[in-house]
Amino acid sequence: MNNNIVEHLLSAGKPDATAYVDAGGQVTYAELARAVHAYAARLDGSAFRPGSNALIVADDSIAAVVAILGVWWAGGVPVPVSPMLTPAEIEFIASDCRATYLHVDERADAQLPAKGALDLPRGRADRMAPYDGEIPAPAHQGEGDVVLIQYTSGSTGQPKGVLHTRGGIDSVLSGFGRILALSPADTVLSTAKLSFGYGFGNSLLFPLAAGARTVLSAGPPDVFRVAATLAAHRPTVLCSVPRVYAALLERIRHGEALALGSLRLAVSAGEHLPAPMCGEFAKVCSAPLVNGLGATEVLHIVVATNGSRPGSTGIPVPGVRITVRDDEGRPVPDGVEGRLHVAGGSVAAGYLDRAEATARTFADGGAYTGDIVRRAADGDLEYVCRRDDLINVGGFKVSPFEVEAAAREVDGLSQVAVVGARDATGLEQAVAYLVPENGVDRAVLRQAARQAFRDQLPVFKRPAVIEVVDQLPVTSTGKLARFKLRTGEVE
Ligand code: 3SK
Repeated sequence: MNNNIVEHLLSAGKPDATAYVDAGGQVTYAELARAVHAYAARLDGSAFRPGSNALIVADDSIAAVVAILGVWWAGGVPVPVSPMLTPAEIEFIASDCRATYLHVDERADAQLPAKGALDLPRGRADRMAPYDGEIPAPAHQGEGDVVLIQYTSGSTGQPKGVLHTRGGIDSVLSGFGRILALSPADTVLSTAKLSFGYGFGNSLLFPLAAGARTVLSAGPPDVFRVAATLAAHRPTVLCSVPRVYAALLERIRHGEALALGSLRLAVSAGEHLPAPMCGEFAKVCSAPLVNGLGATEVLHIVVATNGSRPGSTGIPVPGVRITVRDDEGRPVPDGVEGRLHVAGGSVAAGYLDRAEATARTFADGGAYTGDIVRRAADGDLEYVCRRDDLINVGGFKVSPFEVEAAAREVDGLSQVAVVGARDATGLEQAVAYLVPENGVDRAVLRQAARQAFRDQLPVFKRPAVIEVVDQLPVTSTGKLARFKLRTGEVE
């Protein structure tokens, strides 16, 4: 093992091979290494101290990668954060992790006031400028050292910093990395951003360790941008989320020809992938759509469909041990639903300064991801729902995904989400939020959904309320914000 993670990551790329492409151009592996050394050298001469936390508030770009690798080279701990968070949220994280240094891209710099926890030495994209001074020696990083902090919002409460070790990173490289099986011939495109655990692995860890080429795309990962990037850069591996695959499939359904021909592999993670989408994707693309389940607490994807039954959530990736457990932490028999428990090298060291939450989540020799699953006799896992998404209707536990699947049968429906919300008496009920396709009459859609629920679901699982809305709220990482729906925060 190389002492410094950057030495390890940059050892696979051929010096003159392209490492990254972004809107501003591209860099080879040799140019990337030089930029990283220069960034680290400038850090060395600043107020930054090795071992301290560096907040990196930046959209995806080569400069953001240089900052992360430069901080690593200098022995700091990068804390990547989405520039889509509000200044107050970013200030909270800066203060929570006691950041001593702030890297911001131009947009974030303009928006973040230099006050309170954000009154820090700031690095910017211009740190890619040439440097002709002495390059500092790479800092030593031991297997158990915390080298990365990723913030997770969970569904309630303040964001928590997840502490990842150097050994954890090596474990995901030999875990899900083996399923990706990237080589220098690959070009990777991830719609999930570097500031999200899924995107950090997709656009930084896996491709660098394989010497591959990565396309970084700034801005919201809307379907138009993704379609244009596919056509312009012809990636061989696409890592995205079900919502984007659904939007791509809808465009294909409407007769558009999308440039999917270069793909050898497509990965979906971040939220539950409805089973029919796998089949539909297989009809329009010769690349398999692998469904993955991951969590920030275990660094990346730990369960993946690699040749598993369609509709299953998959089997553990190499090096990961999965058990399904009850509320007391006891393993449950196959076929019985319970909490997904993950053990293996990629399990994080805990949450920063959150002893109680750490004890709850990082328990029984691994971590609970917060997912409820069932294991079939053949070992395949079936996703049931998030633990906190279960709707409790008069003591009956209802999976929102089952109700959503019933709604998806309805013509004219674009999106659906079902959540538990309190009624006027404070009791929990299932509420279905429906987004119509363009031009579809709302009353007709509502009636058709009501009929589909009647036809397909037992009485206790049918939503008590059906709302037709213009759009569903999403989090800064593009996931459906179920917690906003629960409190009625919709337009
Ligand atoms: O789904 C997630 O939340 C996730 C988080 C970190 C890394 C990978 C994934 C899929």
